[in-house]
Formats: sequence, structure tokens, C-alpha cells
Amino acid sequence: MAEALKPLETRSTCCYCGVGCGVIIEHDGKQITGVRGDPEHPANFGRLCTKGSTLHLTVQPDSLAVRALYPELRTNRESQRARTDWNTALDHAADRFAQVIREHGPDAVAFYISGQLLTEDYYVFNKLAKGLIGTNNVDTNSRLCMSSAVVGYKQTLGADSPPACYDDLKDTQCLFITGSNTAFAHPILFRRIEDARAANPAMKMIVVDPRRTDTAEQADLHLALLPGTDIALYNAMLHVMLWEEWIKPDYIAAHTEGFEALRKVVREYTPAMAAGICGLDKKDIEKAAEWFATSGATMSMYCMGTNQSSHGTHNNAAIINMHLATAQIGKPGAGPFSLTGQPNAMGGREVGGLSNLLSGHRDLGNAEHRAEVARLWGVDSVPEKPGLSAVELFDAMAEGKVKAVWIACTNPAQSMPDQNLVHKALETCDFVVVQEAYRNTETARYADLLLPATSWGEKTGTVTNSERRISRVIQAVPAPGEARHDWDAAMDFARRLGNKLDNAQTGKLFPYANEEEIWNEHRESTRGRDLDITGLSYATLESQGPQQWPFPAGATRGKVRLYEDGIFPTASGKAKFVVTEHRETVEKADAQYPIRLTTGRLRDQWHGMSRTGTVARLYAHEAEPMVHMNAADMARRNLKDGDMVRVKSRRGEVVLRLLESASVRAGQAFMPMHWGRNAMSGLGTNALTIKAFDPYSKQPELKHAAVQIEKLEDSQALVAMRRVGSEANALALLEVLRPQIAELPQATLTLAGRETPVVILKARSDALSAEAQAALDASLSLDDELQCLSYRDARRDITKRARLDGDQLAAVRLTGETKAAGWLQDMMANGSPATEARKWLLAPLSEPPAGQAARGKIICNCFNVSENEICGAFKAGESLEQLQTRTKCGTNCGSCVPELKRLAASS
Ligand SMILES: Nc1nc2c(c(=O)[nH]1)N[C@H]1C(S)=C(S)[C@@H](COP(=O)(O)OP(=O)(O)OC[C@H]3O[C@@H](n4cnc5c(=O)[nH]c(N)nc54)[C@H](O)[C@@H]3O)O[C@H]1N2
Ligand SMILES: Nc1nc2c(c(=O)[nH]1)N[C@H]1C(S)=C(S)[C@@H](COP(=O)(O)OP(=O)(O)OC[C@H]3O[C@@H](n4cnc5c(=O)[nH]c(N)nc54)[C@H](O)[C@@H]3O)O[C@H]1N2
Ligand code: SF4
Ligand SMILES: [Mo]
Repeated sequence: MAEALKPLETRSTCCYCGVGCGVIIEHDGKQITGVRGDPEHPANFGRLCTKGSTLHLTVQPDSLAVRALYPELRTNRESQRARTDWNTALDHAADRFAQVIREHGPDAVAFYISGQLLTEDYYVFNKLAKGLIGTNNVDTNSRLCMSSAVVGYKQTLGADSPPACYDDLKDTQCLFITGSNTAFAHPILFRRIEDARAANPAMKMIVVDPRRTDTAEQADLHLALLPGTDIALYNAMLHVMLWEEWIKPDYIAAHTEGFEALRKVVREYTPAMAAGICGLDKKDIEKAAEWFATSGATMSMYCMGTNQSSHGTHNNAAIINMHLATAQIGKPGAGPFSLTGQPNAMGGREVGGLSNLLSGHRDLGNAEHRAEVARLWGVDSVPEKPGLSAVELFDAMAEGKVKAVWIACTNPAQSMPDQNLVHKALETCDFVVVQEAYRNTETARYADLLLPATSWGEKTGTVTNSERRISRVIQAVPAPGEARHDWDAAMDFARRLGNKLDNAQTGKLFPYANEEEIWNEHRESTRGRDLDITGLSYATLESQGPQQWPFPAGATRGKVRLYEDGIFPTASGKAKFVVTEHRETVEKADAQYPIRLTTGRLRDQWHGMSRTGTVARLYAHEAEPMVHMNAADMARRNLKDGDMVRVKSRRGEVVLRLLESASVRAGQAFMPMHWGRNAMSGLGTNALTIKAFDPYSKQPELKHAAVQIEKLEDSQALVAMRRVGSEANALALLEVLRPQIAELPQATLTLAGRETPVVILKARSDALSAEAQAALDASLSLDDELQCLSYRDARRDITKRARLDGDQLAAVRLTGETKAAGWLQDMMANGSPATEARKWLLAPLSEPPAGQAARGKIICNCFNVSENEICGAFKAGESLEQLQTRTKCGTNCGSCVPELKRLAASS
């Protein structure tokens, strides 16, 4: 039974990753004042990571500067959007959709939605497209994320159901993590891994990742395979298991089919052969096979490194093959556990939120399933023709075939591959509706109609996390401005559209008065299915806490682990081996594009940064757009850390700074996926990526592109910074500066600091016209001659300009020479007296004064401890324990613990 909360506390769920941590929102009825981990929640037991524990900072009054607060409409492309009311907005949208449907048929409209919607939102969108309009064109960002896992499970185990759970970590003897940087992307789950290893030091941890991530750093065995060669590795491991007779013939005979065909194929995959393909040591492959097959219980955890591939489905299947062959499934501590990315990608899958699925884990391709859903909804039929998947949808928009699109809770103009094409698609599409919580996303720029959505802390419903656990999301504070819940706006639109289309059933299709009524209908759609939740209700979820599915009527608890009886949800009841073969990535390194680029997550940012990008301290861990590269590759190209480089693929290019990193192997590079036009000039990381996709899951190959990286001519640098005290709003200032960076080459726009954020703009100064400079100075309050200190060295083409408020630096602009920028930035962020800076600013000095180095990367965000300080302490002989007693670093949320251990080990 959950603890009683104080009157103004609301129990809800974190809106970031698929770990699905429970939060307690502290508020005053109007405003959220704090957040803490819910000690009763079975995903996190009170813990939160750097992102979860700063959620309340994203909903302070300042954030209204970037929230979408009222509907905005433009009636033609040349005009600006103007504020309108909901009635006008939704009538207009219904008119436009109805017109397209009448003239071009239902498949000329589409919905592109998100694994961050709540199950109830999702359900309404799905019914709107498939039940009312009669199109299956409803796809989601889960296509970029989980669809290979979905198909991988379905092809092998028969249903899209992760069989294991977090608690299994207690019993795992061998943890096989592949294509997952758990330490960064599922931090609280990584805390549980750390706990499990501490409790059972014999437990082995294998990490498969081309990069030496903080996750890999903690492994007993890190297999730094060449990108895209997973299947060769897994097949070779299975080969070793067969050869050594570590497989379980009895289990294979009783519970599986198709092993013979796979056996023939893996016979070819000797460890020596795979070692060549994967760039690994043969002995390491053998060791991994031994640990995997012979441990008492082996669990694998995998994520985007396996899914985001043109052979992502078979990456998944090849992992599951190993589990089936060794009977490492259906028992405590074992099983193939696909980690979900978004907080409700699972819920989306439950209601059939992909263009080839139907409610309750049903398939569009199955006539019986279609009939069941039609019956449930009370419609004649649901359309048979599969809808467009994400990449196909944007292609169809670019070709003018999809003429009206409704985008909700996702930012495709940043997150889809091949951005040049995506931007063209959004320009070409006649009518673009964007339902967003934030008005400043890249996709919102294309909205003909922008609809304001409620978001975390403001909405109610349910989400399902990685381990099939359904948690309640509960509204704590009122919606800002005129924002409405996603389901509510979608239902209102559906009713209007139904009327315009003369659909008499509309009222019956969309009768909901609240979220619970939607959820109850969804629940009914699961009856008798593998994810049956007919034994649950909102009330039980509230009184008994989050529950795992299946939870059929009559059950007293959900199923902790699936397939313990060895019976699988296939026609024969047996699981199926899938024959998997090594495949190349679509692009390989070649003479013109010799570097293999992979993309992924930073610890403290979330996707397009609409939310995390508003919190200054979340930039401290990696402050600006950077491409990570190996020292050997840099030396060959005569590059050094911090150089400006151009990264170019066959599809586009970006310019950003270089970060020397030992975590990347030679011939490879890494770019965080988070950087887009909000933070830099150009179209961001996904200008480079490729839209090629897996034939079964249609998931694009976001992890693999070939690029060239070259140094840019030394150019005149510009750094401009403004410290924003409580009197002003950093987010509003960012909005003022954003259009300015779009005009500047090589520009970045970021935040730094903690309580008083510093807004930082960097760019090439030689491209700055006199007017642009004046505009910039005005935005940064550097335009008042009397208030500013100025220094100019015409010979060296250096200028310094600063504004002091009292004895504190309020704003600085440096051109030509920017070596001291980090030092000045720290001074501004800390609000420390500018005595030293005053002298420096008026002198022909470039370097900061001796002993005044910038603090650099912040490792511990909770207690604000930097890498330089940590390394300095280790050098001075301090132990990790002493350091932690003194600075408390790593003792709160624990997100930095893997890095602290790494720094301790390497010093
Ligand atoms: N901090 C943070 N956490 C997040 C998110 C976020 O934006 N920020 N997003 C959430 C979402 S939606 C998702 S989907 C998850 C993603 O979670 P993860 O998948 O763990 O994160 P990524 O960094 O995208 O990729 C994981 C790793 O795959 C590796 N990789 C690349 N190519 C290959 C390959 O060929 N084989 C193998 N085996 N590995 C490869 C990369 O080097 C990378 O370290 O994170 C969730 N959690
Ligand atoms: N290169 C590269 N690209 C990738 C990936 C990668 O690894 N590499 N990963 C891919 C993956 S796995 C994923 S999941 C995608 C994620 O990509 P996106 O889905 O584009 O990511 P977000 O920035 O989280 O977009 C969610 C949007 O919803 C808004 N929002 C928040 N709450 C609400 C709400 O309640 N209602 C509404 N209507 N809007 C809301 C947010 O402001 C935000 O703009 O990116 C993919 N793109
Ligand atoms: S691990 Fe962090 S981001 Fe993920 S749900 Fe938990 S608190 Fe939120
Ligand atoms: Mo994702």
C-alpha cells in the first residue's frame, strides 16, 4: 500500500525514458515546486536520474516563454501564423482534412504520433485514423525506435512482449548488454545493475558496443565490434555453443521450431570468421559464448544499437536465437529483454500505434483481427491496406501524395533521418498540423496550425514501461494558457471531421468524457490477448500501484515473467528460430566517405531538447554540439581537440567542434542525436543520417552513415555571453537569438550555469555584418556605450566588449581571440566578482590569467563537481571514497557513478 502523500503532492511518472520511474510532484495547486522519486514505485524505489530529478526546473514560470499556449493558424503559406481560438482552429483543420479526403481519398491524410503520448491519447488517434477516416496512415516515432524489437519478438516468440523484468537482475548470472548505453540512456536501471553486481560479484557483464561507453567501461568483457556486425557475432557465439554442446537439445525439441535450418547456417560462422568481420579477438567471442550459455541465468538487454539498423529485426532475432538454443528464457534472471526508449512506446504498441498494427497486439494483415477490432469499435470494417511507415510517410509527403498531416508529440524535423528530405516534405505538404507542448521546435516552424498541448504534470492517463508495467500519470497543476490534452483535442477534431464527412457513427465512436473511459475501452480490446489487462482498473492502479501485464480478470497480480511454461503465443505454441545472416550496413566506409558515423544519446539531454534544453545545468555534462573522434584519426588529419570541422555525408553536412575521445575506435566517429537547428546553424545531426530501413520493421538505419571529416580554415571566432539573473528570462533570450544564429555560419546557441543561467552564442565573426553585430549587441545588452567596457586591437583584429552590473560580469562579447571564454563563462555563472576580468578586458591579453582555467565538464550535476576537480583530487592522492565524502559527488542520483569509477581507474 502506497504511503499517504501530503495534500499538495501528486504521484505520477517521469516523462523521459522507458525505465518508467515513479515521481512525486510537489506543488501549490498552481505551480510545480519540486519533484522527488516515489519510494513505492517498483521501477525506481525513490531514485531519479539527472533528468528526472530536474523535471520541476522545466516547468517554472519562465518556461512559458517557450510553451505553446494558444492555437495559432495561418491560412496561407506566405503569411505568419496568428493566434486563434480552438473552435476556429479545429473547424479549419476538419475542413482541410475533409476536403483532402473527399478529393484524394483517406490515404492522402496521415498522423505521425509518438511514444511519449499516453495510452489514452494514442488510442484516440488510432481510432480516429483507422476507425473513422479509414486510413492506416498512423505511424509514430516508435518506428525510429522500437519497431525492430517488435518484429524481432513477433518473428521468434510470437508476440511483442518482453519476457523479462527489472527484478530479474537479482537472479542474473550473466548480463549481456548490446547496443545499449544503459548508463546514459536508462540510468536508474543501471543503478539496479550496479546493485545486482554488488550483491553478486560473480555475475558477469558483457557489453557489445563499437564505442567504449561508460556502460562498456564497467563490463567484465567489452566487445567493441565494428558497427553493424552484430549478427556475425551472435551467430558465431551460437556456433561455439553448438560445438561445445552448450545448447539445450531437450528445450529446443520441446519448445521450438526451425533449429535445423539455423544450425546449417551458423556452422559457417566460426569464431575466426566472425572475428574478421567484427574486428574482434576470436577468444573474446568464445568467452562471451561460454559465459552466455553456461551461466545459471543469462539475460540480454538491448536497445538502439541493435534496432536502428537496416537489419535490425535480424539483430534482435539473432539475440533471441541464442536464448532459445540455451533455454535462457522463462526462468528467473534470464531472457531477451529489449529496453524501451520512450516512456510509453510500450503503450503505443499495445493499442496498435503503428501503421501495420491494430489494438491489443493485433495485426492489420490478419482478417480475423481486423474483424475483431471493427466489431469492438462498431464499424463495418477497418481498412486492410497497410499504412505508411515513418520514412515512407515523409517520402509520400515530399512527393505530394500525402496532403494533410497531423503531427503530435514528436519533432520529425529534427529526429528523422535525412533531414533535407524531411524539410522538403514538410514544405510540400499542403496542410501541417503540429500538436506540441513547446512552440519553438523545428517541426513547429512548419505548422500551418499549431495546437498547444498539455504535458508532464498537466495531464492524466497511463504509460507502460520496459517491463510491461502500467503506471498512472496524474495531473498536478492546471494546463498553461489554452493548452488541451492530446486526446481531448484529437477527439474534438474527430467529431467535427465526422460531421463534415457525414459519418453518422462519429458520436458513437468518440463518446469519452475522460481518460478513464478511453482506457476502459482499450482494456476491453485486450481481452483474451497476450497482453490481457481485463483484471485492472484505474482504481487498482491507484490503490495497488503500478502493475505488469498480462493481468487478466480474476488475477491478483500481473505476470512477472513470460513463457515460464515454455508455451509461446504462436500457432504451434512453439517459439521459432529465425535464420539470420551477416549483412553489411547500407553505407560502408570508402575512399570518399572514410569514417563511420554513429549517433546516440548524451546523459543529460532528451532528444530534440525542447524540455531538457531549457535547464542550464543539463548542458554542463556536454556543453555544445561536438563530434567525437579518435586521436589516431585526428593526428592523420592534422586535427586537434576543439577544432572546427565539417562533417559531410552523401545527404548533407554540419559544422561543429571536434572532441577527442578514447571511447571511439579509429575509423569511427560519434555525434549526439540531440543537436538540431535549435542549438546550431544547419539541420543538425540528422542532416547526415540515412533513411534506408529494415525490410521487416521499416526502422531506419540511424546508427550507421559514412562521412568525411575535414578541418575548416581557421576563422575569426566570436563568443557572446549574457548572464541572465532572475529579472530576465534566459529562454526568452534564446528565442530572440535563435533567428540570428540561423543567419550565422558555424553558430551554436547553448546555456551554462545553474541558478543564474548564462546564454552563450558562438559563431564565426567574419560573417557578422555591422547590422548583425548591432542586433546581437542589442539582444545581449551590450549596446549601451556608457555601460560597457570596450577594447580593440585592430592589428590582431581582436575586440572585447563587456558589461558589468555592479562588480559582476553581465555580458561579454569576444571576437578574434576566445581562449578566455570558458573562464569568463564560469565567472558569470558563479556570479563571482569580476575584478580580474576588468583588468583582463582592457589589456592586450588573450589567455586567462595564470591559475584561472575554466572548470570544464561537470561530471556530478547534483553537487556541481567538475572533471578537472575530480582528476585533480585523484592526482593529489585522494581516494574515490574521500572525494565523495568531501564533495558528495555521485552520492545523490548516481548518474555519474560510472564516470567517477572510470576516472578513478584511469588516474
Ligand atoms: N539521456 C537520455 N536517455 C534516453 C533518451 C535520451 O534522449 N536521452 N532517449 C530514450 C530513447 S527514446 C531511447 S530509444 C533510448 C536509447 O538508448 P540506447 O540505445 O542505449 O542509446 P543510444 O545512445 O542511442 O545507442 C546505444 C549504443 O548503441 C551503440 N551502437 C552503435 N552501432 C552499433 C552496432 O552496430 N552494434 C551495437 N551492438 N551497438 C551499436 C552506440 O555506440 C551507443 O552507445 O534512450 C532512452 N533514454
Ligand atoms: N540520429 C539519430 N536520430 C534519432 C535517434 C538516434 O539514435 N540517432 N533516435 C530515434 C529515436 S529512438 C527516437 S524515440 C526519436 C525521438 O525523436 P522525437 O520524437 O522527435 O523526440 P522529442 O524531442 O522527444 O519529441 C517529442 C516532442 O513532443 C513534445 N511534447 C512533450 N510533451 C508533449 C505532450 O504531452 N503532448 C504533445 N503534443 N507534445 C509534447 C516535445 O516538446 C517534443 O518536441 O528520435 C530518433 N532519431
Ligand atoms: S531513469 Fe531517469 S529519465 Fe528514465 S524514467 Fe527514471 S528518472 Fe526518468
Ligand atoms: Mo527511442
